[in-house]
Amino acid sequence: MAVERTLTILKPDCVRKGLIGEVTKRIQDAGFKILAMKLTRLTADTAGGFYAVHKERPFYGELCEFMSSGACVPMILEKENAVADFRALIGATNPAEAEAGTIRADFADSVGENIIHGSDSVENGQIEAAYFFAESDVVANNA
Ligand code: DAT
Ligand code: MG
Repeated sequence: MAVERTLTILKPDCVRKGLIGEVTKRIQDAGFKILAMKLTRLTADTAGGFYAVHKERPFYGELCEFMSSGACVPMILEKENAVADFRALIGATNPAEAEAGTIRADFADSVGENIIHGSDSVENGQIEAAYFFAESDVVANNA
């Protein structure tokens, strides 16, 4: 299996609930290496750009508002098969449908406020990583 990178965001509900440490521990315990991370706060416009693919969806406005409602923590992660394994770790978009033991099943309140983002492909992961980080922010050899 190929070593891949994926982009995650600990969303504003994760930060508000005091779960940065707990969720990050789950990520590290699952074997993901953190190559970049920061605490930041998106504007509605920045959040809208990140989720531009959902522009026509009825929940887009709500999503931009939520994602800019407080601090969030984007990270670039690396692992073998990172994209699919990370999606499995976080669970389904709707926490009510997420498998028991996944991050969203355990911590998320609703489909709109679901604690954490994970890229859906290696290509999108690269685009999303570049949205938050410069190449010089990435510590590839951090063991
Ligand atoms: P995911 O975050 O699992 O990749 P997605 O890409 O389909 O899911 O949607 C992006 C985000 O948009 C999702 O994390 C929360 C929000 N969202 C998706 N579907 C929604 C819905 N039906 N109602 C409200 N928010 C929704
Ligand atoms: Mg998605």
